[in-house]
Amino acid sequence: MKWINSSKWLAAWICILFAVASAGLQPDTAHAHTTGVMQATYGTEVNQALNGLDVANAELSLSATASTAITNGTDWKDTAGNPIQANSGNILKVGSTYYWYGEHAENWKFEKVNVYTSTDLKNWSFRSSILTKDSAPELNSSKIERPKVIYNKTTGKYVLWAHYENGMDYSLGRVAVATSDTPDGNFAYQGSFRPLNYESRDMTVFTDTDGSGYLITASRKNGGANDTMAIFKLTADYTGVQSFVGWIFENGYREAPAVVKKNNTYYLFTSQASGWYPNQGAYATASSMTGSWSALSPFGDPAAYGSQIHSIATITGSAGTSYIYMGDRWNPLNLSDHKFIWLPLTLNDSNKTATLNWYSSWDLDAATGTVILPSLVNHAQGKTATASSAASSSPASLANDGNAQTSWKAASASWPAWWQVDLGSTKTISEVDISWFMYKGSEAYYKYKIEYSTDGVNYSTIDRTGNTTYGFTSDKVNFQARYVRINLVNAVLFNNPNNWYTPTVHEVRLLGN
Ligand SMILES: [Ca+2]
Repeated sequence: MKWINSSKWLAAWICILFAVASAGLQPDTAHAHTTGVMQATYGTEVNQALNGLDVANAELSLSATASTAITNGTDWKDTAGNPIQANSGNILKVGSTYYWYGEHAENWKFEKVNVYTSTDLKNWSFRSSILTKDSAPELNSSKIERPKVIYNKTTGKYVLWAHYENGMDYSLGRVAVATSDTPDGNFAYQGSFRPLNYESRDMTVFTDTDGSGYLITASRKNGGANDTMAIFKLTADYTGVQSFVGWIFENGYREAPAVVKKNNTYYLFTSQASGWYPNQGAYATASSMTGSWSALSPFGDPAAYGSQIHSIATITGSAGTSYIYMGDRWNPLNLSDHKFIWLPLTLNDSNKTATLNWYSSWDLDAATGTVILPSLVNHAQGKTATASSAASSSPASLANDGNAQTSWKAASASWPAWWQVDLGSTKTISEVDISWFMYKGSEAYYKYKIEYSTDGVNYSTIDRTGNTTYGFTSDKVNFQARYVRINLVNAVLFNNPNNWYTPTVHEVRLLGN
């Protein structure tokens, strides 16, 4: 918004109106509740506009405030009030400081790999751009995706790995490597290549406790791009690939790999490959990076809560260790509309399972390494549910059974349809989370209404027919009701002119105190 500096009266006022309107109207994401992040977001824009106008008695007293929570789906700003540009990267701890690396793209082309620093993981200061499109000629028009920085204890070097493509398409299938003596210095570009001549697209690197480094990447085994993942062992200095370890998820078309180790178990998380649409994430476990790996198990809901995993941060403090699921929420309708999704990830040692639940806002104590969850209750779970119709094996009760993998499905593909729950008594509801059915290749967003009533006769309506978010919606609300009805007005399919879906909902969560 540089044009504000020219102090054009009308333009500046339009900016104010836009900023205020943006702050007040959040019908799609419905994340308009006040948080530190949101105050910083809109406060800066409004204040810039007001400064340009030199308005003395502004009643808008929004100002940048320290973030006291991790609030998902909102626009995250750094401590200077600028948008955090760091998608699909990772977090590395150096001393007592966390370094958050990520990519900044413009018009689908590489601009920079940025690094931000923090000690509390909630307030991030921009530190530097460690690699830019000017760092090497072949970066000038390129794609650099999923950058990951690891540290080599032997050489004392920080090593950046990323997926490299030309600026036009995804035909090269290479990795790129750069190195630095410091975590935030200019990284010296080492070039791009195919690891041992295998194709490599979505990738990550992982450093094991014994010092071994690994590249895990979406590769090609049987003919299709991304058909099978491959694991490679890195050279001792982490700047190259030493050997091919093995294939995994053959013909599984998985991407977005992320690895974390807890005690003696390795967890490898991936997404399906469905362009920029969200999909069901899944993970496998092993007792060694060389395998063998278990079968895939799903985590989260069928849209990974509207995100794609890129990394898992391990946060160790005085009281223990916590794990942060770091995901990107891409908007396939507008790629510049990117959001960060960070959620606490639970890794269960005894049965080697991973659990990912949704929290619109949660807190983390970096000093103790502990997660602080909101004290909200899902009033819908297990309560009596009914629907306009139900397929024989998909009763209404499967949309509030606490399991995002099961679903209520209507008896036929006729729209609209409705699903309703009786909470048993009047409850105060502050958030409505819905995990919607999607079909890969014909993804859809849903036009819907939230209807609520205290007596089951007179209903009020929250109109969400303007929704364009795929897979998972989270609406901030504030009402009292015993009966809550989700009216499925229509589904809008991307790769299809018609809506052939049968109305289906995986899970409805009605949160309140
Ligand atoms: Ca369910």
